[in-house]
Amino acid sequence: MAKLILSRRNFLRASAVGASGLALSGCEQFDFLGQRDNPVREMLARANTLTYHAQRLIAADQALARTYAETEIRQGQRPNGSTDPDSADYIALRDSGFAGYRLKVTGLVERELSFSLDELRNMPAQSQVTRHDCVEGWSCIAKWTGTRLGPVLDAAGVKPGARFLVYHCYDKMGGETYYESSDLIDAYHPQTLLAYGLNNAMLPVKNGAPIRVRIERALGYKQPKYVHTLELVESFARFGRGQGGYWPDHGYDWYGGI
Ligand SMILES: Nc1nc2c(c(=O)[nH]1)N[C@H]1C(S)=C(S)[C@@H](COP(=O)(O)O)O[C@H]1N2
Ligand SMILES: [Mo]
Repeated sequence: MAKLILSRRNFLRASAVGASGLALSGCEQFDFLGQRDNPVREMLARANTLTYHAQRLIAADQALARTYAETEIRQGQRPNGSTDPDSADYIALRDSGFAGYRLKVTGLVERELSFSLDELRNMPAQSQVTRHDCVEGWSCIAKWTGTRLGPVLDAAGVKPGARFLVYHCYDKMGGETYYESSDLIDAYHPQTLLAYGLNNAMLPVKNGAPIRVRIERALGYKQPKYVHTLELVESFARFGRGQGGYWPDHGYDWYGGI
């Protein structure tokens, strides 16, 4: 097994170096892929010859966020930011019990897809109890239930030029639409969910109904609520103010890792 991992690493190193012309100083650097601002992580995320199969191998290597027992849930998930979007299209959906909701997958994909809530709920479900950390200085342990994002992207077929996933939301903050983005390593992370359940109940409006994304190794503002579209892109420069998310546009770190 060690030999197999080494050969995968050599393969990754070869493709990353081939793509960028940068030299890596050694395989041991892959042990630090989870660290923010790590140049190897950054380069791997950007190396556009890296196949998506290889991306998933990296994701499988990546550390998991800590999980908790359900008995450690002390309170409901504290709502923060938008808690009741007031756009006409969201209100219409909400008032129909989200019957007409579709999650769209667009951008650099082989085929554009859209999923109803029932379709998402019928995909393999996963639950995890994790801690949400908001930069405002509070945390909540909560149980999230949903389906993994990775297989949804696979269904659409991610094109080789895609480097980031942009998460488009229904709500606005001070006139600017909320959005977020991640690299594909985080998108394919085994704990990254399209969540429709919270603490054994349906995800309520205040916490992002009908679908919010959980990227468990990132801060609270990287957990977009009210998501309607997943857009695969080569660059997020054309969205918002170009920094990859509503809060990054307002000065927060793009990666926002914990
Ligand atoms: N669409 C959208 N997503 C969002 C926000 C928001 O205002 N709008 N706020 C973010 C912030 S700062 C936090 S801490 C969490 C809050 O999630 P919660 O309301 O479920 O606790 O959502 C994040 N995702
Ligand atoms: Mo937050």
